[in-house]
Amino acid sequence: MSEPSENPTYKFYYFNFRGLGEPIRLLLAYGGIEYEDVRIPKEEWPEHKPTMPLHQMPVLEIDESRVYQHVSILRYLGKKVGLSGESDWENLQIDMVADIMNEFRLKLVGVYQETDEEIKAKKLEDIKNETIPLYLGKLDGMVEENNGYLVAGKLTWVDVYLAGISDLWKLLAGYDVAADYSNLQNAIENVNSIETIKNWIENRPETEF
Ligand SMILES: N[C@@H](CCC(=O)N[C@@H](CS)C(=O)NCC(=O)O)C(=O)O
Repeated sequence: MSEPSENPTYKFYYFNFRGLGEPIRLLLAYGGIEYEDVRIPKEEWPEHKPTMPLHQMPVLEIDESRVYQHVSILRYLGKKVGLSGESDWENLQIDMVADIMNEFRLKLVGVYQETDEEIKAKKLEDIKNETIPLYLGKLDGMVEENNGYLVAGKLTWVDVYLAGISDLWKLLAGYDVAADYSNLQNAIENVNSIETIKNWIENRPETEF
């Protein structure tokens, strides 16, 4: 893969919904980074799939290079737009929170993809009783200790990740899993009220999820 030029072009490939792509779109909006928002229709996906590096999206094309894995993209863009930590210690905490959120999402995916209704109900019950209080309780406590943000008492890319991914949590669990966590709601609002992000949310293509 060749290194980006000084003023690279950005092309973002994802489906026509928010999902895993929206945290990246929010971060691009935050930084005022111009990009082409390519939304592959579901019915055209089979022909595009083999052209994507790991046959999945999101994928960000920077000049001619296609990079992938949503958390890696967020970390890279986070640094570009000045939302990284100020020390290795802060960056460790940011990465830790990003890993918590990704692990939490994958647990919800396990419920969402379950086709046996009885097993699905049991999995959802376990998620409600154990996973959600553990994972979201931990994140909520972090925001309480950090002045309305997840890490270091200030806005970092992982807050933008939270604001962008919380819709996907709703879709996967079938209800708003974070609704009762007031500090998390506060952190999401802190991101969504940033002018550039607010503007993106108000003007982005309308999608069901
Ligand atoms: N590990 C990847 C996961 C990406 C992923 O799961 N993408 C899904 C959509 S959210 C996808 O491309 N699904 C279509 C397919 O696998 O054919 C990441 O973190 O970005």
